[in-house]
Amino acid sequence: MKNKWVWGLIAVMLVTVLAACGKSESKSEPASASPSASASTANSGSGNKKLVIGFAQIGAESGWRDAETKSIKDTFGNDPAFELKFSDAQQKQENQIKAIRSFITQKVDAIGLAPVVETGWESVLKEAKDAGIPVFLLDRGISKGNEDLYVSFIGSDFIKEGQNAAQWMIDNLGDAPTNIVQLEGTVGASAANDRKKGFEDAIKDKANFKIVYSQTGDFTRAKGKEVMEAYLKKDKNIQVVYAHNDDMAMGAIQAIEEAGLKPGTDIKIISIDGIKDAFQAIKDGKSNVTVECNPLLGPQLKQAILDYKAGKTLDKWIKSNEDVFFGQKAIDALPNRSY
Ligand code: GZL
Repeated sequence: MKNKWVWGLIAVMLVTVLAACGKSESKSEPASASPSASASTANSGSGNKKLVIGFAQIGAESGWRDAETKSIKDTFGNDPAFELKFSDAQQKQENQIKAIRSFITQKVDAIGLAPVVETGWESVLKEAKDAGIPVFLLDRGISKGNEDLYVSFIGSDFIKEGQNAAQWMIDNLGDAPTNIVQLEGTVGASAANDRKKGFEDAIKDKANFKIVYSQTGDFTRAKGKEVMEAYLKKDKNIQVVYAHNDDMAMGAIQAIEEAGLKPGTDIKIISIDGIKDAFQAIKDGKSNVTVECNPLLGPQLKQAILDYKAGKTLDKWIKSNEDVFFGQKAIDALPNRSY
């Protein structure tokens, strides 16, 4: 009888020890955790080494940003040859820098970065370069003179987007006296700086177009509404709102309606991104034009990484193809918009 007890005890101890060993191998570490040395060569089980990609995203400030995040997660998440480590910086550069340092420690195979602002990247990108990890910029750039710190910038021509926004106004409002409120994107962001430059350069010789107020709405709906509300309390003699993204324009539309004015008629609405809500607003007569800025950059990022790993030379700027939507063209396109 005693023997049975002893054997039973040994069996229980054996099962417990084996179960404990099995658990430590299946533990998966989040991007920001301190890594194990082998993290960068995750095995796809078929013997081939996965490419481990670290992506430092800005946050979730707009519909555009959400569409870009979905594109990245879908692209890498559905490909067994890749493992994606994704971090959301909640709009803070220091969180993006921390994430990049974590990716370097984990010895990832490549780093993707959507830089929230243009400046302050030199030292952390030099650390990535010294670690032999290629960096790809997505959708926003960094200040000039740092081209050696990244392989390619994959994104739009923001100056052209600003010019396209102004061109609609020039083509449709002619030489009528026009007071403009400009809702700017995040302070210091390349998308904001260049959309401002493109728009203002395009109208600098047109005396009838006057920017009477320019203020950041930080690319968010809430802030765009807040800034517009405050301005309308001071002055309703505004003919155009130019918003650096559709989300701020949607916020401004709400503020204009609440002030008893008709957006799209009393005050023309011009914005950039091409999210579905902007197309719907044009259909509803509440907005006038949206300049497309492609957020579906996941496939281009994946291709750039594969090309780089295959030893190909990549363009320093991989441009997105984009269009301008207004009137019937915007209404016809609405059903097919994917974000
Ligand atoms: C543009 C991107 C901008 C979008 C905004 O490439 O960086 O940031 O226009 C987003 O909607 O917040």
